[in-house]
Amino acid sequence: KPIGIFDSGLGGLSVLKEAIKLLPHEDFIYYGDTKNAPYGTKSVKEIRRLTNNVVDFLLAKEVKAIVIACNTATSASVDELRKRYSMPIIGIEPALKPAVELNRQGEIIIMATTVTLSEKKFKNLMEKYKKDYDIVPLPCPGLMEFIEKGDIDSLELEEYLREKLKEFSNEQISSIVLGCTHYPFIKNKLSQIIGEDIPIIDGSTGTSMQLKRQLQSRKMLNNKKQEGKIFIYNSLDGEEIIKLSYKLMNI
Ligand code: DGN
Repeated sequence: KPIGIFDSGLGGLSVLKEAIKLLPHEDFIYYGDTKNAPYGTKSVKEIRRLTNNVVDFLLAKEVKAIVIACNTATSASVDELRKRYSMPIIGIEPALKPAVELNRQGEIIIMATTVTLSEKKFKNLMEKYKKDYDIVPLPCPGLMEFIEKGDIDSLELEEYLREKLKEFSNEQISSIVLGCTHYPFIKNKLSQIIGEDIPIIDGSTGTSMQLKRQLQSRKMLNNKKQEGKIFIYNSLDGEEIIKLSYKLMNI
């Protein structure tokens, strides 16, 4: 049986890429809900409704586990989904722990959607670390739209990022945490702006490792030796979006 993985668009492909590296023999079904993107500015109730629709789609494909490759949807829905289904449901959250473990001086900037940064899940995470570390949440409405268009390198994108980061000097930044699964695709652009020395961390490795651990402990790993198959679906009609998805997979 395949593993289902979804996002409110194409961002979760950054998690799919990591998951394939760790679990090369598994089949994956990716669902991008681009038609309803962005989730990041919607109400929690609406995000839950949309998430449930995607989960129904994946269950109809008989997935054995579900990865919510979206920080926004995880904040809104993961607890509810875990209560409802017994299969492994893996979420993603801003990778604050690896960032603090780097033990660097300065501020840890967390880039994410407005919903992710204002939900209880993130507040609890902040609570854990904020006494000992300088953590600055930085909501980035509008950023995922660049990636959805396949734009990971334009002048407009560079201007957007420079404007967002203008109040921080590079010396004052300890690291940047990418708390939205779309953002790993603009990591290079970000590095060009803040300099190669500042670590940029995302949650895709942690989430993929968590997926592997859960499948291992429940003896649900695929024992076949051949390479797994990848299927990509999107709520938008048309081939363009699927083509763009495969293009992002190779970046
Ligand atoms: N990729 C999603 C996330 O990780 O939060 C959100 C994108 C969005 O809907 N704004």
